[in-house]
Amino acid sequence: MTNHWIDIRNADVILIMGANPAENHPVSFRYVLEAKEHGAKVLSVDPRFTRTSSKADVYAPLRSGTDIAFLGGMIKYILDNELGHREYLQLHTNATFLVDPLFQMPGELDGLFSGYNLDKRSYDKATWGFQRDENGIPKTDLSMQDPNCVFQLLKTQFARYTPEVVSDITGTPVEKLEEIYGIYGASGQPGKAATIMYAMGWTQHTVGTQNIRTMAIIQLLLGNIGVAGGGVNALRGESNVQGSTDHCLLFHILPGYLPTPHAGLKDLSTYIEKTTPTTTDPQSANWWGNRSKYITSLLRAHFDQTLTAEDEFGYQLLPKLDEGQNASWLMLFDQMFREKIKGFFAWGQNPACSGSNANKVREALSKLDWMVAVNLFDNETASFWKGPRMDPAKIDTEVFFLPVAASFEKEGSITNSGRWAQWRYKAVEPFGNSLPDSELMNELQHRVRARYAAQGGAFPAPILKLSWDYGFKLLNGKVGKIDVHAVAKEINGYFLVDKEVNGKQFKKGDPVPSFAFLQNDGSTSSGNWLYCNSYNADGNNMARRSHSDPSGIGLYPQWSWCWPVNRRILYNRASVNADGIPWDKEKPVIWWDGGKWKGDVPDGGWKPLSQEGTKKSFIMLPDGVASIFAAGMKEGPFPEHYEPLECPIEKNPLSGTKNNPAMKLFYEGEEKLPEDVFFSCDQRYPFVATTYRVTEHWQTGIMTRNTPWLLEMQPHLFVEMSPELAKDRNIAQGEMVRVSSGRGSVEAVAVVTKRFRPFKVQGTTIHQVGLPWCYGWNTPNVGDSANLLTPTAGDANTMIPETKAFMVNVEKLEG
Ligand SMILES: Nc1nc2c(c(=O)[nH]1)N[C@H]1C(S)=C(S)[C@@H](COP(=O)(O)OP(=O)(O)OC[C@H]3O[C@@H](n4cnc5c(=O)[nH]c(N)nc54)[C@H](O)[C@@H]3O)O[C@H]1N2
Ligand SMILES: Nc1nc2c(c(=O)[nH]1)N[C@H]1C(S)=C(S)[C@@H](COP(=O)(O)OP(=O)(O)OC[C@H]3O[C@@H](n4cnc5c(=O)[nH]c(N)nc54)[C@H](O)[C@@H]3O)O[C@H]1N2
Ligand SMILES: [Mo]
Repeated sequence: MTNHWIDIRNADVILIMGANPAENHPVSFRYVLEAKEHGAKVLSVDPRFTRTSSKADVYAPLRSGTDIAFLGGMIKYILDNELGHREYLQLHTNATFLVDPLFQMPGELDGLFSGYNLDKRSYDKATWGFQRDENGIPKTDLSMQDPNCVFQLLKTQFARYTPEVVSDITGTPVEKLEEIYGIYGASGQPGKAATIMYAMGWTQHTVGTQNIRTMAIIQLLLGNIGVAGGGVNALRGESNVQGSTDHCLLFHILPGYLPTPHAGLKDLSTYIEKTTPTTTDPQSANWWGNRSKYITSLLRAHFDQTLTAEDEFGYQLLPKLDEGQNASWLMLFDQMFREKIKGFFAWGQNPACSGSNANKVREALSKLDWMVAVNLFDNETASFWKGPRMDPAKIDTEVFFLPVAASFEKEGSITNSGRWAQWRYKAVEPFGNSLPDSELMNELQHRVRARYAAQGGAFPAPILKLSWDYGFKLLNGKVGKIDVHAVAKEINGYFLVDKEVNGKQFKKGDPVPSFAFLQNDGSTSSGNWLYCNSYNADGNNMARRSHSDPSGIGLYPQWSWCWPVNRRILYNRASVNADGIPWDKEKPVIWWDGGKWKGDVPDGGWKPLSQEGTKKSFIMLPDGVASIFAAGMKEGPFPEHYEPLECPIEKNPLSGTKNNPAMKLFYEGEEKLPEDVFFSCDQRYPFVATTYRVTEHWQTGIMTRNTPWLLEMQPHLFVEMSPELAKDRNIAQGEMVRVSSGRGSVEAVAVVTKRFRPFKVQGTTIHQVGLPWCYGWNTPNVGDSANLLTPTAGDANTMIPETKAFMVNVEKLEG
């Protein structure tokens, strides 16, 4: 979230699209309802009518996988009706920037941008740059009239997205499109704010990242980023999914969003040189220019502090990716299937049910030499060898199960969607033999280290030089009990020598006050620069619990702690004009008062933009302004509608390019496996399908299927379908049906409901169905995972599987 949960109550319009918070984020919904009580309009756009839709002022259906078309139409509407916030665009975005005249767009190139290479399925981005002056600073046209300026190019790109074309793709009636566009577009007035709440309905697509980009463009056009009640707000999933991403759950980033080194970055200085963005613009803060301080401080936290600059502080001990290597979810299980991965820790997960194309995942597990399942309960992954289609006699995988303590049996922090890191205490002792995850890791670390110490091995240094100072040590060198405060303090970081920084004197062992004090000479450590400030001389800021709200807009600055440096609303310098006066005088986030900023922690403390010696408002980007034109994306600097990999229509009405041309097929360079089949416009699989959650179950259901009263409320896999489809297939309410795709099938109870309506798309009727994915064979008589149906196709930028739009058949089960 750029903003945070409580801030939703400040919105004048709330668009909920690609999420169902009434069911999946119920606590957030109180802020939606609070806003509504104050007169806010709530809009729900979802292929089916949900509990969220039932509270909305306007509901619009759309066919799964067509959100870019829907939102592209909104961009056109905003531009045609001049609803954009002109001054904001000129001041805070690249709308005024002039693009290379050789740049071409899908309207000219039949769905492609300039530079496409079919063999590589990727773009050469040579023409996706800005025209620059002799100092290397982008040229601009403040009037935004130049045909090559971003604003005019945006107009041209989305002129093609007329309501009729959009409706023909999405199946949304034209009147509904215009009603939603009108209400949302009205938030472009200064002083009005609209927010977007999205989650998996947007991300789990081959165009997932561009879905969100399209909305980011809308929010910038309307001046909705940085203000109270605005922003682009991802409703994160698990309670700590934000924290786990910040601390590098993903393969391509180290803690604090530093890129994972790859083989080509052969030493620390090359890493720093190649990954640090530069700018010649004196008005750009270019905050990532601090990369060297953050990576060096990370290495100091990670490894033995006797390592020196000559040892590159241990840079060579970090794991490195091969150049171009992709180690995301689909890829890992593909490699496992191909027997290239021999061992696997299934730590706090259940991929046999949560992974797309779960039959393939389950088979991949059977090819492992060993697997360790770390969990509260047995699940379909730990016991995969007992599951359907498995013959235990033929499976050699050795499986270990480590019982683990549940969240309330251990202390630590979780970081919520609003970036608030909140400290939690232990309520009860762990049950039976189970240990907290940290103690299991401690044990594992100790034993692996002891083995390397005794036996050497191929490359012992990364293990032997790992620092592990998380508590008192026993005689055998093992940390007796992990002190989670020591972990949190290491994440914040320490001074490693006596030193003066920014005019302040620090002693060796002092915590670093905030990331502005981190150094690149090895004199500071920090396990995650973004969290530097979370646990400092003031104590554990994550444990703060003050209810004071001097802002009056719900920032609660002394409740817990939020990254970065307790800034509650990101990009908040865009909430003011060039003189530092808020666009919204009733709900100001920051304001310039008597020579200093007041309100939230400003996004960079420089003076207002009209004054000398200032820096622009989007400090993380080298150009200093927000990107309406974003060359960093894989499939184009502007979004374009492409169909899901499996889709029901022959031709993309907008162009001859049907699917995302930069979509990453994870088997690239290797033969496609027979398990990875896709069917579009195939009469065997005529219906669009999607998957979703129910309030009563949590994820694959391991915690909730083991809770009898929750299972009683949602006892069996079901498939929702319209009365029209049910009639067509002679299916009655409550009957058992088989739902099948090219990859597998499940048996489900038919729920015949008007929540799904047939779509009119390109003159034909298209049906959509939907299933929850919270079941599995390990609980008797509940049905199996909906992921037996889903495809192994991924988003071009993130590789998240396309589990929200694919093709199936539905048949009545005879007998
Ligand atoms: N009770 C409960 N709460 C949960 C979870 C849970 O399992 N149970 N899981 C948590 C986790 S990890 C996450 S990530 C979040 C996910 O939160 P959500 O994203 O809200 O979860 P979903 O129900 O998967 O999907 C949301 C909606 O997207 C719709 N949808 C499907 N396809 C499309 C499409 O193409 N476009 C649009 N606009 N909408 C589409 C679905 O109909 C569904 O209503 O929930 C969290 N909260
Ligand atoms: N078709 C389809 N598939 C999806 C999605 C979808 O919308 N549609 N959503 C995707 C999303 S957003 C997500 S987040 C994934 C989730 O995918 P997974 O993470 O694989 O699924 P979970 O059921 O959340 O598994 C979490 C496991 O952790 C265990 N656990 C609970 N607490 C602890 C703990 O403290 N320590 C340890 N070690 N274990 C613990 C639980 O018992 C459970 O077995 O699924 C994805 N799969
Ligand atoms: Mo999630």
